[in-house]
Amino acid sequence: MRIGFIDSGVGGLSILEAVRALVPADYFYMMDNRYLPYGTKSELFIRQRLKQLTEHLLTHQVDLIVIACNTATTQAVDWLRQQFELPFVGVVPAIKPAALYCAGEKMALLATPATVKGGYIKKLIADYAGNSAVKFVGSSELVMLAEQKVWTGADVKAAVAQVIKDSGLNQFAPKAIILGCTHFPFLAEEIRSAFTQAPKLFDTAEAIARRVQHLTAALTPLYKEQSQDRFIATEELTEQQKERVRLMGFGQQSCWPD
Ligand code: DGN
Repeated sequence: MRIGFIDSGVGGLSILEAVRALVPADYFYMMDNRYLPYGTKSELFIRQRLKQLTEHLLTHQVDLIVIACNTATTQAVDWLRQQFELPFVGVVPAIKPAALYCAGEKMALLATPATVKGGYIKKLIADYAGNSAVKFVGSSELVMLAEQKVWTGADVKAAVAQVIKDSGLNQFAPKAIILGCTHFPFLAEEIRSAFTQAPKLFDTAEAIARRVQHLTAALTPLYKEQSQDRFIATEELTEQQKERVRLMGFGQQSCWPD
């Protein structure tokens, strides 16, 4: 079984970790670092780009693709399903469980600017948020801070606290925060510690893992032999990044286009 992942950066790795723990498969992680971050790109651009990345993953004979990015999911997953036959799994912010937990108290959605602006999210909030007041915060800065932390191990606590403060979230004091961007679980500790009273954080990694498990159980793999997990970047990685990728358990790395 071969499972492809797509994100513009390292965010999708937060989903991959959860899926890997549940589903034995060969993983192909496609990181579109050439166009990081997606949160500032147009819908048309994201759709065309995701189509190209999917075509490339298909040359590796993947059986299923996880669009491990909320921004790309909200803008492109339905469209991609019309263009290709293989199954796509998208990621959707965990609004429903957060609303259940909040039971009418305040909650916040922390995502990219593109995700918080999308009609799709507004609909999910209208359908599932119940009586809770919801504050939307769109931040590409947090995406870049997560990148920095994952690649260099840098201490980004103060920078994250500043973004939270500037967004007005401290004053709003939500009972829960929905992490609506796959990069943000990497900043969970920093986000919690930016509050005097830490809100509960909700992400979707485990729900996605269960969904992938369910779908793959019904698939006949295109490729039966086992291979090593592969990390594909669209912009050359530095030596330090390549070393990190090896430590993450990817036996193969490549750059596309070469
Ligand atoms: N990880 C992406 C998301 O979940 O929206 C954001 C990355 C980006 O390109 N902005």
